[in-house]
Amino acid sequence: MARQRKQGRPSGQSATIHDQTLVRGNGGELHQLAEGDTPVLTTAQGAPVADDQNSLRAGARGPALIDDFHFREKIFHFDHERIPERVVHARGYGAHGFFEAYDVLSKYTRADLFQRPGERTPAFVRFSTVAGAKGSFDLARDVRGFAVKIYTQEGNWDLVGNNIPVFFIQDPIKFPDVIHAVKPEPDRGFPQAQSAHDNFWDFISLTPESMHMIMWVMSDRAIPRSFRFMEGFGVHTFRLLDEADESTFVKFIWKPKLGLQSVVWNEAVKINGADPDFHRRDLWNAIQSGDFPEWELCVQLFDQEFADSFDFDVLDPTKLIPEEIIKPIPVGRLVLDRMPDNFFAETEQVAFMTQNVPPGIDFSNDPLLQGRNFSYLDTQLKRLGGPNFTHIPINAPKCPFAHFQQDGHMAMRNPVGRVNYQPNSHGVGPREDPARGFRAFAEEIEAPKVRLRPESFADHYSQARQFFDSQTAPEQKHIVMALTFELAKVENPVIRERMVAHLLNIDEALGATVADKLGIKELPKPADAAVTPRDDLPPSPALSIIENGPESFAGRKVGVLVSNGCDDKLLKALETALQTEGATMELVAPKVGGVETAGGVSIPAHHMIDGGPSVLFDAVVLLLSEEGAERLAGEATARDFVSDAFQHCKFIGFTADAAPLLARAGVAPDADEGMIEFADAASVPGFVESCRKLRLWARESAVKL
Ligand code: HDD
Repeated sequence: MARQRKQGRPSGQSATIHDQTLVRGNGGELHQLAEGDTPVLTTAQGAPVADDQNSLRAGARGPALIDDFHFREKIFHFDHERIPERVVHARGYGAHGFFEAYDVLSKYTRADLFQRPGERTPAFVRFSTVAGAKGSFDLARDVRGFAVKIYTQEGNWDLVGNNIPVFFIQDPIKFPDVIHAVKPEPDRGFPQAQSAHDNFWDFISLTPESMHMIMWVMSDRAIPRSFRFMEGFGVHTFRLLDEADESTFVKFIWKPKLGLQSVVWNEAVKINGADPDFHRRDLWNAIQSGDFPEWELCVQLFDQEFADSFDFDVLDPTKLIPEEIIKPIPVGRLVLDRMPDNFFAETEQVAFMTQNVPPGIDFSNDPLLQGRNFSYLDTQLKRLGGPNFTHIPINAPKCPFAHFQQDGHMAMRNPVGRVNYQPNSHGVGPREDPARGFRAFAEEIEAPKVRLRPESFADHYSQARQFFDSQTAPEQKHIVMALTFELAKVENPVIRERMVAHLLNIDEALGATVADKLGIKELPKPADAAVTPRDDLPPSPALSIIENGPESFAGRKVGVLVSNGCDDKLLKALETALQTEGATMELVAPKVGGVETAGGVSIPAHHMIDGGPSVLFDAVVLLLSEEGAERLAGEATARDFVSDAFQHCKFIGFTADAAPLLARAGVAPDADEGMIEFADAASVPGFVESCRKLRLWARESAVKL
């Protein structure tokens, strides 16, 4: 019988595996291999492997043999690669960085990280969506998680926040219900990563305390342009404790240095198709190119007297304290400057827990926070498989630590020696330290055991109304459109009407407009309200995204549609102007191989036109030869590139040669001030300056988005 040739390894070549230059020693340490050395592939037990291309068989065409331990181990390990995804916030993306305090905050807190201005404390941040599965798309209309782990010298501090300062529910016992309601419906397993379905709106419409949060979730806050352009909120009231254990209440806010920015819904829908990883890619690209995103940590500080006099209960997580009433004070900055080496090891295995606070920071009695403090520890056990998840490097403290916890699944560090308890008569091992250790605020409590919602939590509409009143006209319109879109997906008309009844309590015109757009013929009665909604809360400009946009175009990206014969000088001028601004550009061309400019220079493109729609950019430029414009005018993707950019209110720079494409896309070159014609290279800086506004919202009513 002829000898069978082995599959996979070309004959005559040695059994190289890959070009990895690190290999593990016996103690798990990594050794750098000399150049040219190829490590030998081993099993997880360390046995060198002779053949990784063919499993062991009885004869070339016979059955597999059970003594193939290498095959068994390899497949066994593969079969167990997945851990349960997070029950909420499954889709996320993390990065490393540092926190740096501006001033000594000892007046308010003894927390070590606030004592030495300028000292860098390592940090890890994970951004996420809430409802979608791990593999869902980035631009879901959803709350974004903003979870920060700061590895302080006195233990890890996890500030597990969102990009929205309030929450759906007041009592943690309702958390499984709100999450069940928003997740795919259990019988059919859809819709994925969407709140636009009956179950969600059924629960919401029966839960008036969610109305304030609903206004936020239906606003553009729920479709951010980038993680880099979002605020983060600790949501709850916490306490700061000084050396004498005196307490100051605090709310934490992260403010992005690059200002706030969101996309519009029509854009979000298209981004999800064009690049489902849009937010991940954006963070990856920014950090890899050295454009490190930065946030300021701000604190709203207040005392018991303020808490007692404020219109709402500071323990109610469905309420915020307007920034105009208590101004957030910047106390430090967070910079993200390094991507994880491995997504699974770090981003997937990171375990955030609200109960991780260092001495000097303490909880308030916000019931939701108290419930969270139970849930987060519990969930890590399920997800990471055992009690030793703090042994995983991403979760381990970076300060000295010592305790007598031992054993359990995957124990990597056990106490050494004979003594694993205290007190002990050997005088060994760590002991507690009342002076340095964590001390809770000694609040006096004498109360009956009850299941009661405080009356001070009963006003569900006033702040929802204040939020709506604080939005600019385009933002209010987006809320109307979002509510209409979502409720139009609800099949049961009773739920739609019940929601309209709530909206009427928030803003009569809002309720009436949504009802009209849904085709509800007769307006329902406003929902019963335990407390009459107030109409005397002044608008808070801090709540608007448009009012808090950037002052520059830094960190943003222009998509330049180019064709053969495009103008070299203009291209160069654009590149220089954007670089000076701190912005970037990417070239979109009929072929990804690129184009030849009028000056005969070959330049590669970043995207082929089909893969680089204008929704991926903050502004666009059409840099075409007349012939190029004629040709692209015949292509639907090129026409969409232009008409979408126009529809999404983006600034569009173009040369006179682009006329045929503009005409076929239905966009007049002089439609409005957002259409900027380049007479020559001198007009380019003016274009970049206009782009600082990000969008020409005045156009929106004309295009009837
Ligand atoms: Fe939560 C994850 C934020 C209420 C229970 N939550 C989780 C994450 C964020 C938040 C950002 C993802 C962390 C990561 O990236 O790994 N959650 C919030 C905020 C809330 C909130 C801002 C309200 C103010 N959460 C909340 C309640 C409960 C939970 C009321 C339960 C009673 N949350 C969890 C959890 C998760 C979680 C089940 C899932 C994965 C995890 O914890 O580690 O325990």
